[in-house]
Amino acid sequence: MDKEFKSVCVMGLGYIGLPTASLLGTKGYQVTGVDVSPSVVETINQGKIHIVEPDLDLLVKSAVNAGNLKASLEPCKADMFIIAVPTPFKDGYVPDLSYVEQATRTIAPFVEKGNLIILESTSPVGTTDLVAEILQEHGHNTAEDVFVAHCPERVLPGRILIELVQNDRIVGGINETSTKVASDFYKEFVSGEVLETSAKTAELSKLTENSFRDVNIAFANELSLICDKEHIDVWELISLANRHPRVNILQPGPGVGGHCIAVDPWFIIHRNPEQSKLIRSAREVNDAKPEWVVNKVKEKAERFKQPVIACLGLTFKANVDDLRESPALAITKQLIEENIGEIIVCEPNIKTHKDFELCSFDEAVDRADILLLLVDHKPFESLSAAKLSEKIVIDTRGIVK
Ligand code: SAJ
Repeated sequence: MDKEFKSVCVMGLGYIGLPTASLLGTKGYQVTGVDVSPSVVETINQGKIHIVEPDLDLLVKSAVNAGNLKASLEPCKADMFIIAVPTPFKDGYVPDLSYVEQATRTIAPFVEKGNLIILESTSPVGTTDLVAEILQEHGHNTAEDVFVAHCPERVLPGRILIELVQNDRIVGGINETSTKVASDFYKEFVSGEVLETSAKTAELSKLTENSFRDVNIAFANELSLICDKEHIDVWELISLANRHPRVNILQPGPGVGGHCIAVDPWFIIHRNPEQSKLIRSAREVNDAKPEWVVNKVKEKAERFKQPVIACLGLTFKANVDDLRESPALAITKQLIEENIGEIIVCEPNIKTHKDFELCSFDEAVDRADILLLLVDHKPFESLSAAKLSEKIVIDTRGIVK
C-alpha cells in the first residue's frame, strides 16, 4: 500500500492521545491535537503538559516548538484521524461509548475520501464497526472510500514513551484494505512488530491482555487469603511455586486499581455474561480485597484504645502519582470513616491531598502503633521487620523483609 499520510488529527489529549500526538509531531507529521478542555489546549500550546509522565514534557515542547503540534478545541481536515478518548463504564458496569461516538460525530464533517480513521481507545467488541456505522450515517463510504481500523493502546503508565515505540502493535481493520493501510502507518514509527488481524479480534485482544492480568492477580489475592488462614507467608509460597518452569503467579496486594485492569474485564462480561464466569469471579475477588484489608486492621486495632495507624502509600501502584481507582486510597478513607484510630498518611509521590494531611515517612514509622503498608514505593523498601518489632505491621505488598 503506498498511501502517505502527512497530517494527523488526534482526538483526546490524555495519557494516550498526547504522547501519540507529540511523538508523531517529532517524526515530521503535521499534528492537530483536539481536546474538549480549554485549559488542556492552552497548556499544550504553551509547550507544557497537564499529566505526569517521564520525558513527555520534553517531547511536547519539541513538537510544539517545531510547529508540528497544535492543540485545538475543534478538529480540522487531515489525512488521518486517531481517536484516543476515554471508554469508562456506567452504573451496572455497562460500557460508556459516548466519548467515542461523540468524537466520531465531531470528525465526520472533516473526513474526506482516502482518509484513515483509527480507534485507539480500549473498546468493547463491535466498537470499531460502530465508528464505521456513524461515518456511514454521515455519508462516508466505508467499504471503499475511507479506511477504518482499531489499534488498541498497550502502554504502561510510567513507561509510555518507550512502550509507544517498542511494543508490538495489533492492527485490525473493518476490512482487509483498512487493516493494511493502518498497519503501514504504524510501521512508520513502531520498532516492535505490527500484527494484522480483524477489528473484533484486535478489540478482544486488548481486553484479554488486561483480563489475563486481572485473573492472575485475583489468583494471587485468593492465595493471600488462604495463606493468612494457614499462617503461611504468601510471598514465600509464590516465589517457591514460581520456580516451576511453567508457573508464573503475579503478586497479591490490597486490590487492583488504575483505570484499565479493573475496568476492561467488565467489557467482556457485559457482552458475554454466560461465558465469562471466571473473569467475573476474578473481578469480585480483587474488588473484595480492600474490605478484607480494612477488617484485618480492625482486628489488630482491637487491643488498643486509640491506635495510631500509619497508612503508607495512597497511589494505585508503585512509584507513580496516580490516585485513580486506588485501593490504597479507598482503604485509607474507610479507616478514617469508621473511626478506627488516629490515621496518619504518608505518600512520597504527591505533595498535598485535599482530604488528608500528609506526613513524612520517618514520622509515620515513628508514631505508628499499626503500620499499614499499602503501596510498594521504592523508599518503603528500606523497612525491616527487625527494626519494627515493637509495632504491628500489616504488609499488603510483601516488601517488609
Ligand atoms: N497489581 C497487583 N499485583 C501484580 C501486578 C499489579 O496487585 O502483580 C496491581 C497494581 O498494584 C495496580 C493494578 O494491579 O493496582 C494495575 O497495575 P498494572 O501495573 O498491572 O497495570 P496498569 O493499569 O498500569 O496498565 C495496564 C497494562 N496492561 C498489562 O500489563 C496487560 C498496560 O500495558 C495497558 O496499556 C494499560 O493497563 C491500559 O491502558 O489498558
